[in-house]
Amino acid sequence: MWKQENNTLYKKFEFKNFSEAFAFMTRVAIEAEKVNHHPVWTNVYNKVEIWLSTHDAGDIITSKDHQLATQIDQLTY
Ligand code: H2B
Repeated sequence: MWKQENNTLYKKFEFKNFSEAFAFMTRVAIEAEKVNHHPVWTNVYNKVEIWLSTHDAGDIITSKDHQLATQIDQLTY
């Protein structure tokens, strides 16, 4: 589940290993570029944490963040 945290949508993803985590990040990066909406994220080995907010709107959550969150959830295969 995405949580609302400090004006961001936040979710932590866990994978089998680094390779799976980074492959997921690559898919997210391609989607982010496509919709011109980019995450703040961290990766440590098999974990990826993502915070979504809209910087152009003053760092608040907008429909773009909800849309990207839905897209990201579809990339966790
Ligand atoms: N990503 C996010 N998360 N929020 C934005 O407001 C945003 C972005 N704006 N990616 C885009 C790029 C904008 O800065 C460029 C100039 O289109």
